[in-house]
Amino acid sequence: MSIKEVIVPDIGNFKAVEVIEIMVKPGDSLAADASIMTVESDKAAMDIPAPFAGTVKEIKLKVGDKVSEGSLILLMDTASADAPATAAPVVTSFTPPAATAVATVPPPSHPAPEVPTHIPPKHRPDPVAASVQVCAGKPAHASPSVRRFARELGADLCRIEGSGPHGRILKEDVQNWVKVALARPRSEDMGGSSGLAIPTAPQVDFAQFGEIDSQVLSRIKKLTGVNLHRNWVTAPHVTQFDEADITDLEAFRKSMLDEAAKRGVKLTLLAFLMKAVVNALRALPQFNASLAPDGETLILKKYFHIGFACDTPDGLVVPVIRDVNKKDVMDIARELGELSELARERKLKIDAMQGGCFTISSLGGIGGTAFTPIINCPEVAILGLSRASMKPVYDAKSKAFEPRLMLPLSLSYDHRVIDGADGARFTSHLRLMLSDVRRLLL
Ligand code: CAO
Repeated sequence: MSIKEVIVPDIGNFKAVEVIEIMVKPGDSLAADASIMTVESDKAAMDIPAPFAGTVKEIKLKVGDKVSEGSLILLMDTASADAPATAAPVVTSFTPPAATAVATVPPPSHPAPEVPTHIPPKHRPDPVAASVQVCAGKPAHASPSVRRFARELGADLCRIEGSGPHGRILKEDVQNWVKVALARPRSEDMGGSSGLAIPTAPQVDFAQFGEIDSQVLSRIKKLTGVNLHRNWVTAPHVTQFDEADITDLEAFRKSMLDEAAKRGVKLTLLAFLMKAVVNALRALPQFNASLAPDGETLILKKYFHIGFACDTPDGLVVPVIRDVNKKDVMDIARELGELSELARERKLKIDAMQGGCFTISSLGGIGGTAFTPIINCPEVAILGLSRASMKPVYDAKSKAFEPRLMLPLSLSYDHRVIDGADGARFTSHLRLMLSDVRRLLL
């Protein structure tokens, strides 16, 4: 047995703050960084994390006690403990002195909570967690851990009655509220709330059904996941499907392969698609645009930087080719090759992934007939390419079916900006461009 004292760490300028919740009891096994208690000043509530892993032996204070840096919290047996963690208090909620409105961001008149500057970034409050939560004239009192719990379940603290001291909302209150909300008929929810409360997926112990393995997601996958989710939820997507006849284009590309190879270039279909897309963006400028954050203004771009989704061992990245309108197909093909290589070697610089106007996601080299790509917001559209295949196409002139190489196009667009008719116009324009390679020169 190795008994260690756990004391209140540096909590910035706060002195004699009140203990409002103790989340552990003797005998509990704690991981390093687990929340052990919550303290609250008149400005902020803070979770105090365990500085190391171990088993709680004895708790040396109680709810209502006043503590400062150095106060003894508890004794911990660290005999089987892991390496120490960087213990720092997590400031996660802010209670204003008075309240009159419903607000989820700090109103200008209230200063943000004082966050001790030494707290490592991972412990700094996120903007929502550190916000004022004021509901119809009364602040919603809850400890950071309860706030976090409520957030994970998509529960709105403003709608929950607290049963704790001074009306404080307890974990059980959140659980009961969620139970009632789940049991309520859906129609009850239709009129009142406009909030998008997405319930978290239930936790499933997959090991009970068979052998499993766990893999931590790569940094790129985690970031991409957050962005894709946000884009999917915020932009109302519509996907327009079409097919372009690329028989002649493909014949031309093949005829140029040797010459391109002599110049050290792999002349891919994607390079031609980039040119065709720029042509379509010129014809329909609302596709080369972004919605301003107020959602009321469209920002039209006069430059043509095109991104392409690139599959790498770490996940998806989107390098951007600048000024595609000023480059010829050979230059674009060269740049596509160089940027893909850099992406796969993890050497792509941040500025090579910024400033895109429109993205192309090509799965043509892999397979599939169509898919619904997610818009790379704040862009307003993305073009998906699937595998081209030979199809019988009826020719009205010869009154016969001809074998033609058809390229499937899947255009997802943000319906707040693009009308359905323009979606169809865009793919029709692309079809026209791609069916006659000479048009790409114009
Ligand atoms: N139809 C039929 N064949 C196609 C094709 C298509 N639409 N597109 C490419 N091909 C062929 C190429 O001609 C090439 O054949 P050869 O090896 O015989 O010359 C082969 O498929 C491989 O092409 P490629 O992948 O080397 O080149 P590319 O320019 O088509 O693609 C890149 C480059 C970076 C887009 C691709 O490598 C990639 O990463 N694709 C995945 C993108 C992705 O994950 N998108 C999903 C994002 S979710 O929205």
